[in-house]
Amino acid sequence: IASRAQESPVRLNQTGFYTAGPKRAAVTGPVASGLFFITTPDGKDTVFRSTLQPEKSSRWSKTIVRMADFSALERKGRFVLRVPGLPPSFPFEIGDAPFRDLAAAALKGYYFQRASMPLEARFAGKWKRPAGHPDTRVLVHASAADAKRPEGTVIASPGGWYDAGDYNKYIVNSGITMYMLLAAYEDFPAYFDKFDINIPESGNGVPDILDEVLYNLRWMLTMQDPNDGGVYHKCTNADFDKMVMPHEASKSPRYVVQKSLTAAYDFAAVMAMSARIYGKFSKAFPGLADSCRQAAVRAWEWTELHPDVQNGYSQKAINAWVKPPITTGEYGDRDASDERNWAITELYLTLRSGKFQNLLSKVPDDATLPTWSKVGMLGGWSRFRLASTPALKTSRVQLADALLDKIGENAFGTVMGRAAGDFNWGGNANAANQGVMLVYAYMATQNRKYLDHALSNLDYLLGRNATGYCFVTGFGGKSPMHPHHRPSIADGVKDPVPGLLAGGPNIKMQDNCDYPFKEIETAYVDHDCSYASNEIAINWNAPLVYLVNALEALKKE
Ligand code: G3I
Ligand code: 9MR
Repeated sequence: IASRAQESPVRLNQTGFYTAGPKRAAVTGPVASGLFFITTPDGKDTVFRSTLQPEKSSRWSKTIVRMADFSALERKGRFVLRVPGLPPSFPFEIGDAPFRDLAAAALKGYYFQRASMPLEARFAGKWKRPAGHPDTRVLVHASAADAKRPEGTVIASPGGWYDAGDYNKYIVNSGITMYMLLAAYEDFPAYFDKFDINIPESGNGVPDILDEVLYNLRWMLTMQDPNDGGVYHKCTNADFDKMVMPHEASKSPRYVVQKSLTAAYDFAAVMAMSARIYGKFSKAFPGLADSCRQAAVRAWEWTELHPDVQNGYSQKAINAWVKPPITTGEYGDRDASDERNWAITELYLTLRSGKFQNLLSKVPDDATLPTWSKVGMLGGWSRFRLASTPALKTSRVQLADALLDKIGENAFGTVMGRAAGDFNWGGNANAANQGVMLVYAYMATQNRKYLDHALSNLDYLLGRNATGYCFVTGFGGKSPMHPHHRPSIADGVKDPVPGLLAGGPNIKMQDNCDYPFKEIETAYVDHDCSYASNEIAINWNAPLVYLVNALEALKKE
């Protein structure tokens, strides 16, 4: 209670700011005077003073905000922001690499999600744990035409990352996740060459980011039926596990459940990308790139034979005949056209064949913010990276400018919160993905404005928001302590597994937990019951990894 009373209404990036970058804080609630000060944490040394900007009411809650701009302060060190009469802000750093630790931790978050292997103390520290879910004997729930692998066939599908707070593995959600990590590498290879996150494979001559991605890639390969190239939608329990450690999870059967069109397209896209990226590491991984290329083409060929599969996956349809019913994550998606377009793009960029060039000529430049079910823009980013045209550059800029068009209306000065719809299930990933869109606009123009606004969304995620939370576990003065993440809750360690991004405010509150605040931008609760606002997920961490590492990589230029 004491600490609650002490909590500062100053909302800012609780990690830090670039020495030469923008530095803004949001002061919420009433203030006695319009002044603010930046001091050393002990309060003895005042290094900056200025006045707060005029009051604004937030559009998505009753929060009143006055912004404090201290961008002109270019002194390295550890500071707090003080407003007379209010408790000081959390301490923050001003420096040349304020997000280096975060950049490493967010990527290391994937190591902590690894299924089927023990996490050893020398890599996992106090979050070490035994292996869970070996997945060496998994039952097939077959599709109608699967003569060679009928219902009940036993296959092995070990490894990969747990999707989120649950212990299942879903191809569709791996699709966008793998893209963001591979794209980060493909955009910034030199930066990642020297980026060590202390995983078992570190030091093997391959960038750690590619070693980590490979752990999930090898699992994805097991999800393809070698008989016809089709790809199972997910590897899962029938029901979600209880809040227990992986090795204590129920030993009831695991299933791979039905091939789906969205899974096949996402798989084809990831495999095509992997073929070109791992092709440069053929000494370390002989044959891998060829396997990926072949897997991509075979998955594509399967889609040509099954274009009639309307829905990506329908759990309702499957449960009409499957026993026991499957109740885990659906990742259902009635529109596979964006997945198809993305697959075409990656297949073309890797194979450079006439067939895919033809198909690509009909692929639109998709303007929809990426989510697990909307992946068209991923292809746009790849084309911009590997086959850029003036039109592709222009559209990066137009998309970014559209994100900025109402920036003045957002009391917190972040791009996140441009529309109420930004705050949905996993909305924090929207903030990160908007940041990535802005990074691409920067790469198209070299105009710092776009990077500064990308930073505004990192500021959002790390504390400049209406909840006052820094949403990444283990970072900042106030971050999630009780994420809906089974290992974090069940391991008996007080601190949650670090480097994981919580879903964030979600006005639909589908979990029926007790939310202390229920407005659009405050509907968040740091309780492990809250899977709709406080779960973590591989597809939410991925744009964070891209954004933070891109900022760290680009700042040197
Ligand atoms: O379909 C409507 C759309 O028409 C509308 O415009 C939009 C407005 O917010 O809502 C859309 O539906 C939402 C849907 O996500 C698509 O984004 C649903 O309300 C929302 O309930 C649904 O949430 C998904 C959730 O699973 C429940 O299915 C999340 O996106 C998805 O990230 C989440 O994924 C889960 C896995 O199933 C299991 N593993 C954990 C993972 C993270 O929570
Ligand atoms: O733990 C599950 C989480 O990973 C999912 O995102 C969420 C929505 O599908 O469901 C969670 O499981 C809950 C289930 O849906 C309902 N009963 C309580 C479960 C939480 O322990």
